[in-house]
Amino acid sequence: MSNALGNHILVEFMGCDPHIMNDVSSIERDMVGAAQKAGATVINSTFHHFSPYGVSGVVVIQESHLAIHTWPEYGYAAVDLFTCGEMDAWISFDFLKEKFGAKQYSAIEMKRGAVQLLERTDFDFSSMREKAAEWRNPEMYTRNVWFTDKDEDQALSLRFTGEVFYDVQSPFQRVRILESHKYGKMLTLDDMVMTTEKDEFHYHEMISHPAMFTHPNPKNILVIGGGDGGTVREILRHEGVEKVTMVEIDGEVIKSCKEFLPNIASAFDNPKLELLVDDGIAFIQNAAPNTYDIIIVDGSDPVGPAEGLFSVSFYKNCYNSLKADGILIAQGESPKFNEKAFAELNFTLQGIFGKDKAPVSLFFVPTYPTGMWSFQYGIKGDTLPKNIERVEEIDAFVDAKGLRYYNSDIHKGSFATPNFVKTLLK
Ligand code: SPD
Repeated sequence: MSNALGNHILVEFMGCDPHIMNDVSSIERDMVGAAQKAGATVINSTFHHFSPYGVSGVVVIQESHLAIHTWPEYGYAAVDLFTCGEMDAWISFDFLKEKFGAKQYSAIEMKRGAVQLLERTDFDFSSMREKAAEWRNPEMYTRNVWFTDKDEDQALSLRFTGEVFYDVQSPFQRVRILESHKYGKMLTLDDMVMTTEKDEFHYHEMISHPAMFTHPNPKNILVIGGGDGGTVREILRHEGVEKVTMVEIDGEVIKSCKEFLPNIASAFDNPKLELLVDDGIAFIQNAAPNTYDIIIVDGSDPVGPAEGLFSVSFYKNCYNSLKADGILIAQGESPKFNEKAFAELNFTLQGIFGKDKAPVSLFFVPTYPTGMWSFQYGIKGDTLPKNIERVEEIDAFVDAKGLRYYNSDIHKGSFATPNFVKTLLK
């Protein structure tokens, strides 16, 4: 090393776990970890996930940089370990080999900046030092890591701090609690954002209160899904409610939210709540007819365990379990992100409840792709939610409970349908 400015190890990691190779958060964590393990001082990390797969990133260290480009479909990572000074980059190499589960690997080591070939200029460095001090980031290195919820054509990215509070592969999905800079901690299932600390109230107030104020006297409520607890928290704000049954298929979702999102999961101890960790689709198949005033389907997107929550047979069973004046509300996807799922759900509900009995409520969630989202209704009785007359009662409730999204204007306004949505639903 004495006759060179730097040392560069070019590494080929092969036979790596493809899931790890596509996981931007764990790659960033491991690259930072590899630098720290070798005693480097981390200045900054910037990582990016590509659609549909692949991760690129660089960790800038006081001693130069570590960089990576992955091809998950080949189980391959190209890694550069460029160091100067006393740092031993082979420590980083060993660390990454193990973390990536590489079955084969090769490496070429090169000296960079052969001193005998360079000419040194001696001049006054003091002004350069002063300038450099302005750029120093003494306490913390900066991170630039993005979590992306996407389909093939569109995405919503949130910069996250790199903190991973929970990461468990349940029998149904990957359950994670990550931390975003703008929206606080967030629950993600597989690679989709479900809810965040800072905007969860948009979703949970809108899935609950419009139906609760449309139904004349809701007492017996069924929630299917909703494992983070935000929906039952809102329902239980209504004092007339006698019983809420919640059926969530994945106990890991409940566990992670109780531990890390306690303000959302705040009603799980309420004595009016019966909490079942079970399959909601089987539950409603066996439920007694004419039982519930309101059924809320707070499911995730129509892939994985929530796929059956978009089927005709599921909604027929819901219809049968509702009382004569019952109301169904379902997480209805986005008319701008997944138009097909949005429209098909509405056709299903129109077919079961009646053409004019399947209104759509639109609202905004900044952390979902496109920001425009929907709840879709099935009205078994005669009162349509846009026709409510309980304006003063609603606004008194909103004030008393300190709600932050829902009010009587939003109640009515959310059922107004833009023309492009009308066209989609024809
Ligand atoms: N793409 C997100 C779809 C919404 C899923 N439900 C969120 C659960 C919040 N309780």
